[in-house]
Amino acid sequence: MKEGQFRQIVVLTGAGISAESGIQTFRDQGGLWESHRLEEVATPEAFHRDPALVQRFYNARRAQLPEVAPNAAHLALAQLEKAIAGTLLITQNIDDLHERAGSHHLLHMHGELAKARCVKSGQLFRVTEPLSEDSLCTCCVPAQPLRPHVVWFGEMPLGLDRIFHALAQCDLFVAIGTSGQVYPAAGFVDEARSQGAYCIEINADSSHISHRFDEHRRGSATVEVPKLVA
Ligand code: BJW
Repeated sequence: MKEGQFRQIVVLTGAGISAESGIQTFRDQGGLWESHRLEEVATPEAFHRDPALVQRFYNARRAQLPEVAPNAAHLALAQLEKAIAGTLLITQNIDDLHERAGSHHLLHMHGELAKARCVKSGQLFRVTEPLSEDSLCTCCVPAQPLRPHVVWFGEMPLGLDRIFHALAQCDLFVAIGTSGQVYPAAGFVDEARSQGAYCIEINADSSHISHRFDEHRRGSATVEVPKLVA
């Protein structure tokens, strides 16, 4: 990227950026939705029906976090934020690899694995041990169940006001490793483009929304993201 070429950048990341760190994507071959029916683990109805199953699903994914490390793509995005102050990184991922790589201007629009939330007050708690259906908050009397702090289908993603404000201001929008099948994130490219931003997609393959981008960089995130940021 030439110096001074772009001043306000919005980057959207999806599961593909963490794939090379060893975290499964959702919809690729061997992805999470091959071994789990999403209606059984990633909806509010699933949590209501079988909280123990849903807690086990997220406990297993949470337990993987200490075993994985940020990769070259996460690190390159942390460098981009240092070089261009007007960069906002929006991730759909619930892992913590962006923050561990050093990104600060970061928004987890689908929540965070490392946190749990009181079902009544919404207060957040850092998770230090596996959650069960008996895990309770310390903010309410009587104490209320804790749920994973993640955004399931049918729930409102987090930080949308800030996201749409940033999309309206940006001159570059970059989507990395997302299949473009889940809204509203899949619509961010249209929003940015309608405001005149240049839009780049980085993906190992073509996505459901590839045709909406100005430029495509086909390849793995660990190769293509450092190249873009250099
Ligand atoms: C690589 C790579 C490498 C691999 N290098 N690349 C019609 C229109 C609009 C909305 C809807 C609609 N019908 C239904 C809806 C609503 C629904 C929705 O979108 N459903 C679709 C299935 C159609 N959306 C919602 O319910 C959302 N809420 C909502 O809409 O609220 C109302 C609202 C209205 C208006 C405005 C705003 C809001 C909530 C969605 C919540 C999604 N939750 C999940 C689970 C989170 C917790 C968890 O992790 O368990 O989020 S589902 C799952 O999918 C997860 C992900 O963040 C999300 C996106 O997946 P992602 O990241 O794209 O991963 P993959 O696996 O799909 O793709 C990986 C990509 O990487 C591939 O393209 C590979 O090629 C690539 N790749 N390796 C580069 N090394």
